[in-house]
This record gives sequence, structure tokens and C-alpha cells, in this order.
Amino acid sequence: MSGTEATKPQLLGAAYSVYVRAARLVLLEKGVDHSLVEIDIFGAQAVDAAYLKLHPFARIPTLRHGDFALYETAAITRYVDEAFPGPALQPPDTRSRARMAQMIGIMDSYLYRPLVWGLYVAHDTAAKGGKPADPASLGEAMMKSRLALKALADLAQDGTFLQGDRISLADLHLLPMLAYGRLTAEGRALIGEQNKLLAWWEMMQARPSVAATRFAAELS
Ligand SMILES: N[C@@H](CCC(=O)N[C@@H](CS)C(=O)NCC(=O)O)C(=O)O
Repeated sequence: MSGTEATKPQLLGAAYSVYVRAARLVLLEKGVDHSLVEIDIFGAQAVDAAYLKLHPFARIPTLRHGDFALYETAAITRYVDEAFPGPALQPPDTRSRARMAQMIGIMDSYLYRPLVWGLYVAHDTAAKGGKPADPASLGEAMMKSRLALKALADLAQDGTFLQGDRISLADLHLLPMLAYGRLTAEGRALIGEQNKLLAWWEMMQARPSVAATRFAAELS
């Protein structure tokens, strides 16, 4: 593990969060000693003013490293990769690195909302209210998720990981989104349509970082 006590990074967020998990996966894959400081963004209590100073949009995660604070997960994971020793998580060649950034952009802009909120959260919320989720909303979320998953599968390079033979930030960004998606029948079916993503998902399960950060919902 790298990082002295004085400079040990803190990740502020909650273990149930897709984006917090992406950042934790990167910290673990780099072997960076860090702590997770609990911010329950969906809890009953309003987010406190001190956190809003760090993250004016009141989202999680935020990374603190010494006097440096950073929010937006794609920026956090790049920072962690570049600031700490350990295996490089960005491809060395310019075009693969651009593809990796493109894939992360697709996940953030076109996959997260429909797959995680449109399917997983919709089912979960409906179940808590004792009624089924709205079929029209589910249908729209499926259509949008399918488009994004196909785009990602089409852009994935040949090889074990999304950008070839080495794990990259793109793999660690996608995993938490698919983890929630897979908890719904629609999500499992959609991921199953993309052979590359299905094989990739199964291969990723053997990584200690993935096992160490599983969502409580996956274990129940
Ligand atoms: N663009 C942000 C997105 C972060 C995000 O949406 N996090 C979710 C949890 S997974 C959150 O804080 N949601 C709170 C809310 O929507 O009010 C990033 O990349 O870090």
C-alpha cells in the first residue's frame, strides 16, 4: 500500500453509490491506502454545509488528498491513477486513451440514468410502495440502456478488458453500473444481449477489488 498517514486520501461518500464504488475500485487496484468517510447523500438529514463547500452539486464522491479536494468521478480516478504509484490504469497510446475517455463519457451520459435509475431504482422504489414499476417508463429505460450497452460493446477492443489486455479506468467505471443493472430481469437480459460485456462481467468477478466493494443489494 502506498500513501503515508499524513497524505492518506479520504474518499467522501457511501458504499452503496455507483460512483463511489468506481473511485474505490481505482484506489484498490492502485493499492492506495485510503479511508471512506461516510456521507449518506440519500439519508433523511440534509447534506451539511461543510460538504456543500467541497461539492456544490451535493453529489458523491469527493476525494480529499492533503489540501487538495476534487469532485467528479472521472477526474478523481484520473488523478488517483496519475498521483500514485501502482499499475497504470490508462492506456499508453493516445487513441486507446481517447477511446477509454469516450467510453466513460458514454457511461455517464447515456447509461447510468436509464440502467441504474430507470430500471434498478424504479423497481426498488415500486417494490417498497407495494406496486409494480410503470411499464412505459421501464420500456423507455430499456431502449436507452440497450443503445448505450451496444455502443460500449461496439467500442470495446479485442482482448480481456474494454481497452485490450490491461485493465483501465473504463472497466472500473462500468462495473458498478452493471452491478445494479443486473439486479433487474430487464438489465440481465440487456447485458446478455452483448456477448462481450457478459464475458467481461464474469471475468471481472474474480478481481479482489470487485469482491471487496460489492453492493449490499448484490449480497442480499
Ligand atoms: N457526475 C458525478 C455524478 C455523481 C453522482 O451522481 N452520484 C450519485 C450517487 S451514485 C449522487 O450523489 N446522487 C445524489 C443525488 O442524485 O441527489 C460524478 O461523476 O461524480
